[in-house]
Amino acid sequence: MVKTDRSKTRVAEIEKILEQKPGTRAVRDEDDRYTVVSAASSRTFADWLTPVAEHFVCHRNDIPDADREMWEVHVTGVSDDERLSMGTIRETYPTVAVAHTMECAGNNRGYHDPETGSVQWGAGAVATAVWTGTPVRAVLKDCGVAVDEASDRWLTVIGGDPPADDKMYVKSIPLTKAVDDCILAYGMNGQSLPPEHGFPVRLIVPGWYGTNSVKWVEELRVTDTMVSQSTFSGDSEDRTDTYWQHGSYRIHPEGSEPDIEETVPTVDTWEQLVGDSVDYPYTFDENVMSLIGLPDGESPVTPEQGRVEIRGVAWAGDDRVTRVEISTDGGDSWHDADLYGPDYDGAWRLFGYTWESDLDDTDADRTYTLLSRATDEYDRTQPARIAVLDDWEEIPDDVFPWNEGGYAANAYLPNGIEVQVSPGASE
Ligand SMILES: Nc1nc2c(c(=O)[nH]1)N[C@H]1C(S)=C(S)[C@@H](COP(=O)(O)O)O[C@H]1N2
Ligand SMILES: [Mo]
Repeated sequence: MVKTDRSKTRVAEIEKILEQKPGTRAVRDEDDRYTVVSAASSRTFADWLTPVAEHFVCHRNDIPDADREMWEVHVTGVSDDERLSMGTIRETYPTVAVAHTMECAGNNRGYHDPETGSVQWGAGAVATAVWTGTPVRAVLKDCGVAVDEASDRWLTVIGGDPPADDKMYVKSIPLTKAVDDCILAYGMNGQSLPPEHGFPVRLIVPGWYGTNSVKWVEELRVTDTMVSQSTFSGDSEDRTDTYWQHGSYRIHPEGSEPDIEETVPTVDTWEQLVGDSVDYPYTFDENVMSLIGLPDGESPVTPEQGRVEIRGVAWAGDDRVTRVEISTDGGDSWHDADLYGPDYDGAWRLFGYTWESDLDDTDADRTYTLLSRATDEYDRTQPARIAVLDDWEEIPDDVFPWNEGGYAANAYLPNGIEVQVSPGASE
């Protein structure tokens, strides 16, 4: 019965979000447990800044009914516990802005074959916004945290969304990342933070998978390890506050249950995956990825003087994108694209490529498959496809391992754009 009520709230919530965000569309999981909307069109990926109206939304609990005047962020695990009002957060500390490409760890999940559980979206769960707020560093320093001796410690962040199934939304990030570039955001693209994006205040973890950017932040707790059952000592035994950190959002084969680790030797998701430092990676920083935004594949294109402009975005979490290549023949040949536009850590870059089409030789429509693939500063290139692997010890270069949660996939073939090219009127 409770479930029926919850999914009714879900439906109403999604409907309201769709009304306010005409650039998105609903995507549901099998139990209708999540409120999610993804970008409606791949044209979103032809622009650097994603309007709020096109920015995807993802969370599983109901949106808390927050009152900005009453909301407090508790800072604990420090010498001077604090309760900060929104007024204090906004006025006492410096105001900064960060650009962040928010990518759901489950982006591209819909391309897993066989199908995984949960929300089956394609590549529409990624967006770039400019977030305004207060540096986490300033707040923690004020609360007595030795911010320059942060290594080996963690910041555990607790969401104020009412938990379903006793699973509070709790995530831990290394304290070094928290004091480096994370912010407590209360503005998005120059507007007040909308309720579905975390009003009145959320964490932004630049360049890391969306799951780390806790919305509706209620508590910041400085801890010695990632969240564990003992982080909440005093709370009842059967709480499952570790689930979103350690159970979910881990990259693992079917049927395995990842251990609760205290810490990880590297927060680079790709390095965790291909190295042997941790059995089943946590989804921290985003893997190298790219998407074509134009042509969008929805309508035919006509070359102008034999040329078609291809445009898109490429990102690599908190690493740099160094190269983007384009194929117009389904992957047989590749050509370097130009990287241009804003260049901020944690946000995507624009790329462009002028395709000299061979259409002058024909007067019939032809269909082409356009692909993009990006490479990061460590020379890691997007793999071609997602495939089930028997042996995770040796991951082939062109494969991203199918994993039970459908996380962190960055293969380029599933994101190919089929475009119909019509010859222009002869000049
Ligand atoms: N409190 C809370 N924060 C949350 C979530 C949640 O369920 N509860 N979902 C996370 C996930 S999985 C993603 S992808 C991002 C999405 O942020 P957005 O909805 O602003 O795009 O929020 C993250 N923050
Ligand atoms: Mo997500």
